[in-house]
Amino acid sequence: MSGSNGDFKQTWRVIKAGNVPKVRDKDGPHFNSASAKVYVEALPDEKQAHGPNGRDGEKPGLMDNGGGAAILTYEVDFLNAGDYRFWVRMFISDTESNSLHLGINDDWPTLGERVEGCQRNPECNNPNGGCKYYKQTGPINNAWMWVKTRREPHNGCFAQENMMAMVTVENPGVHIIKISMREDGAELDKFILTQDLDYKPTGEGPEETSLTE
Ligand SMILES: [Ca+2]
Ligand SMILES: [Ca+2]
Ligand SMILES: [Ca+2]
Repeated sequence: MSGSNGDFKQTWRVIKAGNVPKVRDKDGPHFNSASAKVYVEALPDEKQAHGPNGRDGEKPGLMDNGGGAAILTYEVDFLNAGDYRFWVRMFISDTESNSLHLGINDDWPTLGERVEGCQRNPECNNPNGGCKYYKQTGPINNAWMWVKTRREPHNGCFAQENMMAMVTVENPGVHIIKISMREDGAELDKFILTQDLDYKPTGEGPEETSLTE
């Protein structure tokens, strides 16, 4: 399940009833509200606050490069080539555990970097700058939510629709979708890849599909 892990001890752990690892996890498990009562989480959750040493990449619980730590892999059979919007259902209870990276095959493309829970900022009405149109989700969420947004390299969340999480499939057939740790403590229930840019999942989202269907 996990690949090369660099200097990180975090791995994606399967969390379900009777299978809760006894490692540091500030917000505890959330399998009861996961869509199939099971999910994965990058643990231990060492980085729980934006501390004085919190420059990107220096904390043991933050890997800013796609594929740099704790990689999940999924075989996905794509019927069509083209761009696919990525949606991921994450449980978000703090700003230091709400991001991941998306990759395909051996690539960690720009539009898969720093997928992070962001929400509309009601105090800002200008998506083109001057204020934070989206802001990072935080303790007020404390729930599973569908995320398509991405974080800018050093500040805030992208507002532009064409900067949302996406992978490009070069040709139909089976490809390897990868998810790697950015912030530890990230909890992942389900992801969706869709060519319909207007699609917006709600609730637990669609039923899981397997490679053989
Ligand atoms: Ca947790
Ligand atoms: Ca974050
Ligand atoms: Ca964390």
